[in-house]
Amino acid sequence: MLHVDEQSAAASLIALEEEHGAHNYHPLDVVLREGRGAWVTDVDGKRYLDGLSAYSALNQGHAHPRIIEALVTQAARMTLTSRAFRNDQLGLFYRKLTELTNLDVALPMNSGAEAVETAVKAARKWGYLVKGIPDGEAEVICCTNNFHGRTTTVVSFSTEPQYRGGFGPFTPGFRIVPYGDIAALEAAIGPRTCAFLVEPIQGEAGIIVPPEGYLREAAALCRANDVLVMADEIQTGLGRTGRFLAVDHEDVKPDVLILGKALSGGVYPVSAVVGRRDVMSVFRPGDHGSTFGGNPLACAVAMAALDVLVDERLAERSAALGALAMARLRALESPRVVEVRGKGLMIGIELDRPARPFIESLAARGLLCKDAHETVIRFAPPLVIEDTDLLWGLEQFAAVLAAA
Ligand code: IF1
Repeated sequence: MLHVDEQSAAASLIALEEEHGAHNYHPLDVVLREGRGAWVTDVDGKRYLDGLSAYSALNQGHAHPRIIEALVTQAARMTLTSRAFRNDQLGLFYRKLTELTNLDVALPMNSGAEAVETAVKAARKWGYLVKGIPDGEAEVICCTNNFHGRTTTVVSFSTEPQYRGGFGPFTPGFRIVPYGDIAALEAAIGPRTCAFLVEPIQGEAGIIVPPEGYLREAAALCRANDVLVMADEIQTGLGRTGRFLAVDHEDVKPDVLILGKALSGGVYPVSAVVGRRDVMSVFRPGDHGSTFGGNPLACAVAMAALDVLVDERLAERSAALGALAMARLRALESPRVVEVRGKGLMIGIELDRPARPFIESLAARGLLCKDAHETVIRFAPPLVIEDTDLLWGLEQFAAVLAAA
């Protein structure tokens, strides 16, 4: 057995991961131990600004006191009932979530991928029961370069070879159209189309913002053809892009909204599908579920996480700080930078070369970011970040780009 005091703590903990963990990730070699707000500390005591926020799960910042308080209080009282019984938190969570999203009915799950699966099942069953699509023939339209999770059905409609390679056979019933292309969507819609599944901004693809008006036109097209609009806001939702939901930028009301990540402020896995009553009503007892979905601990944490977003006006904060960050980054005019894009504090900096060495230099300077699609640095700090900390982070980009 390895003892953590034989080598540096970090090195021995990394060795343990390498020896006993599946190698399905290639993380930066920082071993984090503590987090508060926008800052994290590693096992050697070095502090870093968090420029990733666990892919937007930590919009409310690390260890937000109100969310931790809700967690601790509820954990001491009751954690899990299963859905065989009711609990005293679930109804309150449903009310808060449906009020905030202006939708009718919610279904709680745990991970994002599970919520996407739930949405696909809802859309298919709605297609058969309500739209009258012949049984077994429903189609869901998805976009090129989408990212909706890692389950076998969800990777069935991925266009990224690595996410599918070796994992077939795949689930049929999905059609792919180029992201941002209204004419292609129109051409793909047919009598068997039950839903259009879309990310309002694509995260994994490299922070791809579709042409202005795309979501609005896509929604109108879907409405005209009795096709459900299913917005995957697992990453873009809950304040990240400068509005409560990213669809709010175009005043689109999805029929089905998929949430995860920041729904718990990064404290506990909580996801949900929220939708129109006639769509969500297709589920009958026994059709779908999850042992942990809707458990009282999850509900208490999620309610606190939503309250923090509203009370601290984090969407407005994201809009203001995002505009400032984007302007500063664009003003750098580095020959290495091809484009700076995004909305709110969901920012992608596309370079003319692989981003990984830049990510490593930023980490050495105390700013943790992650590359996307090889050449893009994604910058998405917690929305609670202090102005001065944001400015400090932007200086690190300037320094690293100037040195390149
Ligand atoms: C990982 C990417 C981001 C998502 C959207 C569903 C899910 C995600 C729009 C699934 C998850 C994550 C998962 C994380 C990396 C990450 C990611 F680069 F892979 F694409 F954020 F950009 N829909 N996104 O972004 O949610 O099941 O993971 O809870 O390590 O895979 P999940």
